[in-house]
Amino acid sequence: MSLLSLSQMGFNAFFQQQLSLEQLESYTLARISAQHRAHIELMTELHTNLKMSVTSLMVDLTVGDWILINQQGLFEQRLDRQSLFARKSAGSKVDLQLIAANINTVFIVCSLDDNFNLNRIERYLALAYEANVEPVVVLTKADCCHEVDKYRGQVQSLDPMLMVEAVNALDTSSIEPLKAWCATGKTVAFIGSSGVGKSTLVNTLLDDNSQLTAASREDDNRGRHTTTSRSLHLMPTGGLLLDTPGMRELQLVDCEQGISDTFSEITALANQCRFANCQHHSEPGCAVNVAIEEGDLESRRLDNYEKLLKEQARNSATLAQKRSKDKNLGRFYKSVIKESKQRKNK
Ligand SMILES: Nc1nc2c(ncn2[C@@H]2O[C@H](COP(=O)(O)OP(=O)(O)OP(=O)(O)O)[C@@H](O)[C@H]2O)c(=O)[nH]1
Ligand SMILES: [Mg+2]
Ligand SMILES: [Zn+2]
Repeated sequence: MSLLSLSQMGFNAFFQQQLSLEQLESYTLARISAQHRAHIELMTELHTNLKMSVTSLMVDLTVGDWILINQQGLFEQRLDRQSLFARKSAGSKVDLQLIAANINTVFIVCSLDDNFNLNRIERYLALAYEANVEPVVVLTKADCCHEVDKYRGQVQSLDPMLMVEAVNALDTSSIEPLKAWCATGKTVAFIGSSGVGKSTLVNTLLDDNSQLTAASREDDNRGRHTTTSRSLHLMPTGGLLLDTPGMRELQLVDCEQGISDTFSEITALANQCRFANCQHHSEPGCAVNVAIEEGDLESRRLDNYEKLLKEQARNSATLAQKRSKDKNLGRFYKSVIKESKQRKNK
């Protein structure tokens, strides 16, 4: 990857306004392009791949983050994020597993075959909204489907403002519309279940000559190619593709906001129900049920809304339980250690 300017790396007014002139002059801005256990890889205006050891100060960093480096070459601070995909993991220390920061657009990929599933698209939409990332639904395998418009219409009916594109992921001209979101300074990512065509789309976007491999290779001094595990790739369109395994493991946890953004018409209707705690089942004066009866709302949508809310509540509860278990176990270990120390001291 050649040297990029700050704006090519995705730096914009949102980040700039966080910095004083003095900070801009005395620190180097860097974007995290890969993360390992003991070190991170960075892009700066002067380095395509700068390695930095992780210290105790650098706890909550993730791929896509912008950081400041001081004149000693040490980590100074992380800039506030424009967006964040995180996965809540149960563990003794880290509960929030950060997956990717500062993505502008996420392509929700769904194929136009047996795999087509509105509920699943809604689930991904909830994740995108929760992360504060703009979603674009990409319907792949349009070349093998006879009812493209029908399916596209169904997706569009989820939200009239939603961006929906039907493509043949294998065909460069077919994916042309996606390039609008992949321009210089933009960072994009792909989510979707297995086999829907994410890798195919990425390869076509990165241009036929498999630029993904090219971009993830770095010339070492001897002119050899060494493969790096970089997660940020430059696309021919000028934007960056953030590709990290963590995106595949996103779960619905603590994302009530994302769900209510996804089903905004239901939450708006719910505000008009007679009872504030209406469950929209058979209560009198339920505006949600009226909308279903009048054909303004699909009952499938209400069902999935309830299902996703329950799922995220259940995941959050399990997590809380695990956390407290871990805590108790921690206390238990501590008391054992204390006792044994006391015994030794006797
Ligand atoms: N005809 C056609 N085939 C496609 C299209 N998109 C993907 N495929 C094929 O579908 C298969 C799966 O595509 P992948 O790109 O590997 O799917 P993926 O989403 O990366 O799957 P995972 O890596 O398992 O998550 C491949 O054989 C692709 O060639 C499309 O738009 N049209
Ligand atoms: Mg793949
Ligand atoms: Zn109701």
